[in-house]
Amino acid sequence: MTVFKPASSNPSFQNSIEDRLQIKRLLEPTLIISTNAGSDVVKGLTQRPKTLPPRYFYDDRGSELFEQICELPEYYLTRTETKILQSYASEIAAITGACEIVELGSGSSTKTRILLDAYQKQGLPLHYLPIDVSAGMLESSALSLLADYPSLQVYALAGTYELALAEIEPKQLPNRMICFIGSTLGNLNPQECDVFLSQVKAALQVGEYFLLGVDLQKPKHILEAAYNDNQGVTAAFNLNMLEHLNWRYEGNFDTSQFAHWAFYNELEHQIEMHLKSKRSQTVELRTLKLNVHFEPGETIHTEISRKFDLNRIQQELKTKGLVPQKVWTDENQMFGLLLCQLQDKG
Ligand code: AVI
Repeated sequence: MTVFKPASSNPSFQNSIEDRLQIKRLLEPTLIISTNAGSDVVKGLTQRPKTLPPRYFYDDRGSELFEQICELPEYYLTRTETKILQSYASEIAAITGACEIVELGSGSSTKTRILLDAYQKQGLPLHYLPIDVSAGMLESSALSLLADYPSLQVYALAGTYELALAEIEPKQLPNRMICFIGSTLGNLNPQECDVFLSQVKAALQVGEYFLLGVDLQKPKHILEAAYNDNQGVTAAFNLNMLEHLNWRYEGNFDTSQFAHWAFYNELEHQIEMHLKSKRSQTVELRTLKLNVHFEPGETIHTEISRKFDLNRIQQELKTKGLVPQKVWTDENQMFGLLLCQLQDKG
């Protein structure tokens, strides 16, 4: 594990932030994705139906496209969760009191500012522990936050959620709150979700908090529009996974020969994203010594995005000892924000 201090060309700025920023790399970024050297890709592309792990969405271009998705008129999720946070952040701060804010998949930390503002207004100390696979993203967003919040301390962890939750430092404030917002929980299947919630539970002490944002079930046309936007940004995000594989594993996917396909599976309550082959074609991934044949219309399943029922998710959290203390939604019940407290470790 390596710890590094950020680079800055301004010496006075550097001194002030050096004391307030620590970034630990739990794993080199290249290893994060290639610990199994692409065996997940080989496995996914040699089974039927074909699949690819959603983590391959997030190279630099994919992360940029995801930021653009969050701004789309059809993609109501980010806007709606932001509004809920704006309305209730001061209540969250009042409930938790002095509290370290741990954020899983912090990305650009935009929504974090709403929480930091609320804690600052109540005169509470600001300790922020962002966790993300991208050390570059952690550094740039931390530097921007540190410039805007003079009393903020940042202890960033670059690594997977699993590693970071297991490695988290003993806390310096009375309480801790793990935040998992943006409905990223929906990208985990039920088994992965169960494992993830156990990891959250293991990282918390009794009395500590878990703040969860989830997208709720709603009419199909609203959901399908959110994943089939008019500007084609979601399509570009989906297709970019193939470009990422081309770069990472010396592949020759021709993205013009695949189409984005997203629909709402009402039985499973999930959006499913696929890439559909437009013709018969064979693709090579040289580094993986893999040739993959596609029939016309054959698909690769790239993502699920589960949509939750507020009562059921509360029950599930309770069975993990994570007891919802407050549940907030927007006026149209599109999105839910749950503040849970760990009540038993058993
Ligand atoms: C990151 N995650 C919550 C997004 C979602 O809505 O499931 C990823 C995404 N996929 C397509 N659009 C956005």
